Amino acid sequence: MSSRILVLNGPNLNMLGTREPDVYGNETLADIEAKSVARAETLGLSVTFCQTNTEGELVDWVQQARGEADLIIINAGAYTHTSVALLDALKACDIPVIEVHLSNIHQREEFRHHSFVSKAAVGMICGFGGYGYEMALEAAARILNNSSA
Ligand code: CA2
Repeated sequence: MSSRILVLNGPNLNMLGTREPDVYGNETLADIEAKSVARAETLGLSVTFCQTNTEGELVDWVQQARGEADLIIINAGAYTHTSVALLDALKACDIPVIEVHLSNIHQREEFRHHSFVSKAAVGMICGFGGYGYEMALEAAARILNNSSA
């Protein structure tokens, strides 16, 4: 059976491709999802891709992932820098977590340098735009000991 990867996206990421292309690139979230699904297939992984603008919904999805997913890839958007609730849920879910950001958060405003999500993550990929999601899937395959990685 394929390993199950849950890809969670936080607030405003549904706006990708409409504004700030210099920071976030030209791809829409649907473009990133399509590339992620294709890459996952080559790695023998199955992907569920979700986006919400609501902090509580992200927390709910992390709680529900226990037993339903083998690994979580998360771009929590601005909640990365603010949400202790999300950190608590990620720590409690007992599933490996990989953090992704499109932009290099360390090159940006000071308030984006700190990530609560990082405290629960195996590692973090940032600054590679949508390709970072594919990188995270490759890391996921390796972490889960998938033979095609
Ligand atoms: O670089 C990332 O992936 C971020 O998680 C993106 C978040 C930002 O708050 C984080 O600090 C870093 C924001 C996503 C908002 O994306 C938009 C895209 C187009 C138009 C408006 C917002």
